[in-house]
Parts: sequence; C-alpha cells; structure tokens
Amino acid sequence: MEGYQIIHEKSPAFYDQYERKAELQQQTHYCPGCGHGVVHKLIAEALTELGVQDRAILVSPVGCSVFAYYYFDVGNVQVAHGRAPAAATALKRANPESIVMSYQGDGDLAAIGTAEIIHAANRGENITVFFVNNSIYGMTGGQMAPTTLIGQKSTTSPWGRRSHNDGLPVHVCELLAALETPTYLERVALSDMKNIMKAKKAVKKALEIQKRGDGFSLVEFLSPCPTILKMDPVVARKWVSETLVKAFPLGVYRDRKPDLPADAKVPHKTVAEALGANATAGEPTSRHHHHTRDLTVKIAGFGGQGVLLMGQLLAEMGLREQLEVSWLPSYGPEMRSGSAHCHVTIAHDRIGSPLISQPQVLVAMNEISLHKFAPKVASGGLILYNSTRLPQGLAIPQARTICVPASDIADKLGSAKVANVVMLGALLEETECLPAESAVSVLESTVGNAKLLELDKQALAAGRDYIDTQVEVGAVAQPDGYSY
Ligand SMILES: Cc1ncc(C[n+]2csc(CCOP(=O)(O)OP(=O)(O)O)c2C)c(N)n1
Ligand code: SF4
Repeated sequence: MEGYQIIHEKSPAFYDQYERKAELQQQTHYCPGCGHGVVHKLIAEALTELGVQDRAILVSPVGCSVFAYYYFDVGNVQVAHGRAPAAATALKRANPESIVMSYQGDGDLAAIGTAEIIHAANRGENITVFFVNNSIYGMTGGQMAPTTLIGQKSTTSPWGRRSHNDGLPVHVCELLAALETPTYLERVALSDMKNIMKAKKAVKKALEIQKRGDGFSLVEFLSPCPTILKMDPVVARKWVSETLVKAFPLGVYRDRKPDLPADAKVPHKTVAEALGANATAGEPTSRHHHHTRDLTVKIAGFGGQGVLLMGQLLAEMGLREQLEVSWLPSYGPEMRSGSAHCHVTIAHDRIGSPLISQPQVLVAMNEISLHKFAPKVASGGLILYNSTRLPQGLAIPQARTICVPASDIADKLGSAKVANVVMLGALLEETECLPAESAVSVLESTVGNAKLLELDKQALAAGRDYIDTQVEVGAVAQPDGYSY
C-alpha cells in the first residue's frame, strides 16, 4: 500500500522472548481482547521514544498484570497487593535518576491499595502511575471492584452493585484531583483507535513530566476485560465506549505543576548521610577501602539468639566504612524461639537486591539452620557453625565449614546472650571483610550499658581469638563434611 508502512516489530522496550513458559514465548498471558496488552504496548513505545528504557523501573502489582515483568526489558520489581506506589516511592527516592512506573489494576489501586495511592499522590512523588480500570477483579475471577458500576453483576454482587450496600463507584482521577500535589491526572479509554491514540499521548506526557522532575502523574485507562464480563472482545470494547465511559468521564483532571512550599522537595542524601552514620559525609569516601571486602552473608538461628542484631551490626560496620550495605530480616510471627534469619550484603558497588540466594558465608547458629541453608552456600563459600562438631553424616562438599562453639564461649564469658557477638568476631577474623576497629566502634555506639559493652568487646575478641588459635586444632570440616 503506497504511503503506508506496516510495522510488525515489537518495541525494543519488550524482551525478544518472553521466558514465562516455553510454549508462550511469543505471546503474553493476557486473554484475547484484554486492555492490559494495549497498555503495555503504549508504555513500551513511550519508553523508547523518550529514550529512557535503560533507566526505567516498572513496579508490577498483584492482579492479571502481575507478570508484566516477563515482558518489559527494564528494571522490574513485583510487589504485594496495593503496595506499588509505596514501593515506587522508595525506588524513586533511592534512584532519583530512574523513571519509576507503578502499574496497577482497580482492585489493586482503588481497594487494597487506597492508602498507598492517596499518600503517594499527596506527597507529589515524582513517579508515574498507570491505572487499568476494567471495572472488576480480573485475576481472581470477577469479584466486585471499587469501580464496578451500579447494577453491574459480579461474583460478589450477583444481583448487581447496589449503592445502599456497596457504595457508589470510586472515581480515582476525581478523588486525586482534590489534592493539591498531583501534576497530571488523565482518564483515557481503550475503546477504539482514536481513543487509544489519545491514551498513547497521555502515557508519553505522564512520563515526560516525571523525566522533567515535575511531580506525580497518573493515567487511568478504561479497559475491556472480555473474559470476566463474558463478552466477545469487540463487544467488550463497545461496552467500554458506551457504558464505562458514561460512568467515568474521560478527560484531563489535572495538568499543572503544583505550587509547593520550598521544603516539599525531597532532599537527596546518601543512605549513610541520611542515617548520620558518616562523620565525614561529603569528604572523599575511600577511608578504609583497602581493608574491606565484598561479602554476602546469611545468618540463621532461633529467634532470641541475636541473629538479626548480628546482621545489623555487620551492616552498620559496612556503613561506617562507606560501603553499600543491605540487611534483610526474615522471621516468623513468633520471633522468640521461632526460626529467624537475615541476609547481609556488604559491597563496594550498589546492591541490586538485598535478597541473597547463594550466600558466600552462612552463619548457622543451630543445627536446623545448618541443614536448611548449607546446601545453598555458594561454591567455595564458608560456613560458621555454632558447635564443636558437625552433625554426623552431614556432607557439605561445596563449602568450607568451621565449627565455632560460640554458645559455649559465651557461657564461659558469663552470658549466653553474646554468642552472636562471638560469631561476629569469628566471621570478621576469618573473612577479613572489615577492619577490627570499626567493629569495636559500632559496639561502642550501639550498646548503652557499660557492663554489657565490656562483655560484648570480650566476646568479639574471643571469636577472633578462636579463629586465630583454635581452629587448626580441631574444628575445621573437611570437604567430606566431617569435622576432626
Ligand atoms: C493481600 C492479598 N489480598 C488478596 C489477594 C487476591 N487477589 C489477587 S489479584 C486480586 C484482584 C486484582 O484485581 P485488579 O487489581 O482489578 O486487577 P485485574 O486482575 O483486573 O487486572 C486479588 C483480590 C492477594 N493476592 N493478596
Ligand atoms: S481476566 Fe480480564 S483483565 Fe485478566 S487477562 Fe483476562 S481479559 Fe485481561
């Protein structure tokens, strides 16, 4: 056809292959006629046109679009139901140069995540929210959403939504427009090509606003969900243009930069500066780097053994050395005597994720933790085990294991509670990841009680001493897993 160019190309902002399931590598998981795929395409095109793909981060929600991360070749994070604007806030504040997008359905944004969206908008966060309003909970099979129309049937409103029982539909753009702080709010419809083109402009504009640093932007898409509405895709689109649009008028609800007080701007500080952990903030940051080493550590044991605290102390030491650190705790609802573990990363470069799947070092404070986590230790890694010997028959061929009887040592010092600090001393001595003086100074500033501080210092020294003087005598495990 003359004058037309037919493009059968995917946007470069999409992966070439979707690695979700072998048989689905060329297609998305969305139902035929679903609006999510259209919104994905508009976002991908806008990212490419604005040249921001390399610094874009997409926060996927819980809902049918939970798998958005399989498609977009950008930074991806998937969060708990409704929490995307809160996660996006953190991502943007920690990485101000990034372009952060929160992608959410109406159940996710307007029901379980009502607080998050309102407060992110009210703070005027410099993020972009893509809000897909299909009037129903899609993923879970069609329960009533806050956006379900009066009279509309759903699995939880089989007689149709009734205002006396369920309230009126929530209008998100209008609600957020009552706030001073949002910069841009627009509602568009995926009902026909003309409106999809308008939607495309809105997507690009919202991202441009964020790129300029001009504040909070949100685009609401009225979107067809043929499967749950039990409609043919063409009929579902018609329903959007004839019914949904009447209940949710299209248009721009806000388009101006808010006039905010000077203190409304988020100050940009490093984590160490913000925590006041760095006395020399702003000065060259290589004070101790020659003494430090990157390390990923998993510390595990019973709640009450000071497992989480040990991780915090280690992370704090890294901070004082001007390193990047992360500490990620994990514990059950009952901490004391339940299991607890944490992940600590100390690095010279920025840390991608605080989650550590294959730690270089495992500190196992009890036998259960050793059995559970030892197989996951990286090849060539190290295990410090709180005992005099390994359990009979346990083989950990890929890692070196050192048994450090930290609880016994702590008992002899006068308190079983400092076994974690004994282990910390052993870890620091064996790995040489951080200088000794930073460990002592962290203890001095975190332990208020003078007697306990003295005990902690002794415990730290005892852990170091054990590695220096005792280990060769009989506590190192051989690759066959047996200590001798
Ligand atoms: C905390 C929590 N509550 C409830 C659920 C169940 N759940 C999963 S998806 C969903 C609804 C999603 O609907 P919507 O946000 O409208 O997105 P859609 O699937 O329509 O795109 C619900 C309630 C969950 N996964 N987590
Ligand atoms: S159930 Fe609805 S929203 Fe979910 S993928 Fe299918 S059409 Fe899309």
